[in-house]
Amino acid sequence: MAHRAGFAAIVGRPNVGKSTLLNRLLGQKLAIISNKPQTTRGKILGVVTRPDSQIALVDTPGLHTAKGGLNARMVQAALQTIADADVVLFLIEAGPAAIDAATRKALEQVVAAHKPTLLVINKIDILPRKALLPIIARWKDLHQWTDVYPLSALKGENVDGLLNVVAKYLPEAEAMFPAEQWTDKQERDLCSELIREQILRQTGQEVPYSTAVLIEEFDETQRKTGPKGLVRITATILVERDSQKAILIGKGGSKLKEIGMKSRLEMERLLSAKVFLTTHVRVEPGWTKSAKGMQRAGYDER
Ligand SMILES: Nc1nc2c(ncn2[C@@H]2O[C@H](COP(=O)(O)OP(=O)(O)O)[C@@H](O)[C@H]2O)c(=O)[nH]1
Ligand SMILES: [Mg+2]
Repeated sequence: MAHRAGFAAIVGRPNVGKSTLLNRLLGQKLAIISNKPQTTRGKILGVVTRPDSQIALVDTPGLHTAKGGLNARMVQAALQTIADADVVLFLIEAGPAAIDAATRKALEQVVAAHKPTLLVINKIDILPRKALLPIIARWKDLHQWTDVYPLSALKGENVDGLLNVVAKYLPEAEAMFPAEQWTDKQERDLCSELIREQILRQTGQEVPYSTAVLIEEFDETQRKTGPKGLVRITATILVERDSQKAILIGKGGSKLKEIGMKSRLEMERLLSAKVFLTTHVRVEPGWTKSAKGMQRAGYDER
């Protein structure tokens, strides 16, 4: 049988579970997850290498309707990903709600792209079984779906066969990436994201969107000595205002301590090493307005 290889774009409105699905399909945590929109800031590539195929999955920031600075950039990144893909996974959330404006907009973009597109109905774990058929019926005629695939990315229900379906729509080609490469992201960038994930999870609405995490030091000199080795990481969390800094640090430093502890545990899992993490918070008014600042914050520059 011929070897297949290509790109599969994961698209849909914010919060439907795109990043959760990427991690599930990879069997590794690559993208950070939260219930807040704008958790995913740029494109994320995850590579699954199998004996007969190599599937490059591209997670995208949500397709939504909002205009202006950050949002426009993120939508642009998602659209470019669709244009570059061989197959599209269009994610929706299983639920009785009417199709909202953001979803409709996202669907229009996907229809216009004329690519093989799977309708993936996520979060079936929160749905009674009998509620699924009406959802499929409502969606079935909105596009010429190549397949309809209900699953739960969170619970891993019905996920196993999905990559077989995806692989069918990839061109016959040699592998594009070395077998051991599972992402294009560097470890230090993944560590920066793990800190941002904890900030998203542990602070309210006012902080996360004007936050960037910079890794100032990523010292691996002791990584391979000792049983597990040690990585020393120093991170600066940028915010725009003093009030945000105060929230991040918390009473007696408790919030920052909690953010540091949880993200350090995640880093240790990622790096299979002990991590010695130091974090600082720095106020830098207006960093979100500058292109350089945006790039540092992990938004794709185009
Ligand atoms: N119940 C349930 N929740 C899910 C599922 N997949 C994702 N979620 C949750 O939905 C929220 C958004 O997930 P995320 O992957 O960040 O969505 P994205 O914005 O589309 O990337 C998070 O709180 C996830 O835990 C699922 O299959 N079932
Ligand atoms: Mg995401």
